[in-house]
Amino acid sequence: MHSGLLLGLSALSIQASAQNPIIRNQFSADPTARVFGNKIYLFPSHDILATPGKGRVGWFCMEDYHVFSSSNLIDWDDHGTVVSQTSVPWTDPAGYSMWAPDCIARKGKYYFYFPAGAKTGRGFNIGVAVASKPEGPYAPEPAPIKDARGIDPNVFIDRDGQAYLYWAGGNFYGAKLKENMVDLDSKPVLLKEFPEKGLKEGPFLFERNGTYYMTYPHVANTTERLEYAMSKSPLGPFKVAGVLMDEIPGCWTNHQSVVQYRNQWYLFYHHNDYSPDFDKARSVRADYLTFNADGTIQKVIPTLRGVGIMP
Ligand code: FUB
Repeated sequence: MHSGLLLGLSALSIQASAQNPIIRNQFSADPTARVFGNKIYLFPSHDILATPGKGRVGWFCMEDYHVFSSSNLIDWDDHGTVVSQTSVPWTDPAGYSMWAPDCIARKGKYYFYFPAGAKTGRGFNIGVAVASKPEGPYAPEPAPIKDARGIDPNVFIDRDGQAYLYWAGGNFYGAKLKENMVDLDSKPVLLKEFPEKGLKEGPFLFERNGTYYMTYPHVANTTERLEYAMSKSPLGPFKVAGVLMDEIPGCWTNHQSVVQYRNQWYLFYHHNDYSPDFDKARSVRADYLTFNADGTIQKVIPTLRGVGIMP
């Protein structure tokens, strides 16, 4: 066969078999994947490029959130902007700091949690927007959640119906949420069994077979790698159990969620595939995640192949 044709065909087959990154129409990061009904929904951050007068050049620049959905993990529909810094009454409309979000369903409503800088004061608050469909429209609450100051909110509903909110602010914090899903029902607890040295953020908790897994990015060496800890209770004590994904050279951050869909577990995370020279313009990826018989998790090797449910 002609060598040029051979080259062309092999390039085509690499392209056809590569599923990562999964979002290709914009930069996307900090993915929370959730199963609602028979679809998987993705709630990522949305990186854009700062320009003079719009955000801080060379830093994260994020003004809104899009929601995506898929039923085969290959084709993703973009449902458009659901919350933006100009649509929330309390956020700084020129803050460009809409960092990692989460979303959860309760009694037919969808609660979208996001961190952002407020119009006044410093640092991050955590807000909620509520919808009756996962793809919105979402109505933002008029004020941020009282006593929850930090980034990277994560929400979890236990089998007994109790909801919990987690977030990062140097350390990890957790608190019970009231039935209304917008007010804390207990004082925030410092989750103290995590590494003291090196930045940690992005807490994401899930439960499997009575074990609570807290996953998180942590800078143990040079850049963030994904680690996890295990517990028998949602607010700990946790025991650090290992590394979920090693550092991926080229991007200082990583950020994860873990979800089971049609009897298969997946890790969603990000890398700067479409912006190799600037690691604050990231793209979401997904790879398979496997448990060992003792409940520990096998390290996930990041791939460009990714995942996909083929007929
Ligand atoms: O996307 C902005 C921040 O970078 C997130 O909140 C962190 O988890 C890190 O991914």
